[in-house]
Amino acid sequence: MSDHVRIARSGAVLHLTLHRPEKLNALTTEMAGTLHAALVDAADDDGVRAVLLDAAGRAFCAGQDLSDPAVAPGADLGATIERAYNPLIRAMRALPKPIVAAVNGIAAGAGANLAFAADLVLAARSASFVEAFVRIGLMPDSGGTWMLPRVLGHARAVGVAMLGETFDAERALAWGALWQVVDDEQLAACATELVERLAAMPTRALGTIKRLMEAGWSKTLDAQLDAERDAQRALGGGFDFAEGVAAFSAKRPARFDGR
Ligand code: LHQ
Repeated sequence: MSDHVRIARSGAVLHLTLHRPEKLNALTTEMAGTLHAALVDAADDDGVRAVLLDAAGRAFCAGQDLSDPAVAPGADLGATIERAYNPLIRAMRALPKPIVAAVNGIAAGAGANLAFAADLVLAARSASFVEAFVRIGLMPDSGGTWMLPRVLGHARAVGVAMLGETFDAERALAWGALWQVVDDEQLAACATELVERLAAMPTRALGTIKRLMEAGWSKTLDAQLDAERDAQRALGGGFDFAEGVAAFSAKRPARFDGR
């Protein structure tokens, strides 16, 4: 368990904060492991219905800690990725609950792709992103080569990966990589409001939206229609559907409980 990740619970929200501000929250394998463990626990905890990932200080995350001997030139980088990054990104994408990332400053390398692995990404107006890998002779990892073409489109994904240029939050928003850009001083409040709103929504439906939206990328329309039928059938038997319809009929707000 890393001291550089702060974990807190507020109602149904799990709050994960990267907390190594003096190193721009550069990730150690311990930090990645702590994030992973928290997400694995959250997957099985019915009390957690949404996750907020944010960061302390002036940066969101500067990517892998380059001072770690495990990633020194000549070391087996694949081993670090296999041990730390791949499990983390897989856990984020597999979590059947929404993850909000609040990007407060620079998000570089694996730090950028960590943000893009969230479901809804909020960024402060002064935040920025850089697929910094190529600057040190590497290529995007942490799901970047899979996520970036889908999020940004092929041409932009290749551009940001090959050129390694910093792009700001407004550009990321225009390119479709973000949900919202907000004034810097509003970031924490907006992220909290959004994640609390998600935590009060029909959690199984949100988890199913996440799973099917992603599954659809590698399926035919025919197969996806079948998947939608099966998913809707499962949701139709749940409490939240009954509650949603009852609330609609009674003209009152629904009180979803995630079942
Ligand atoms: C850092 C870091 C950092 C350590 C800032 N490490 N200390 C996964 C696994 C296996 C193999 C390799 O790859 C990966 C995934 C990756 O993420 S690879 C990409 C790694 N990240 C980068 O290449 C980005 C490196 N950082 C930067 O380019 C700059 O720091 C940025 C552009 C993020 C910010 O620049 P500045 O605002 O000018 O800040 P700074 O450079 O002065 O940094 C402040 C401090 O943070 C400084 O420490 P110091 O003790 O001198 O004050 C930096 O050394 C430290 N820091 N990034 N990744």
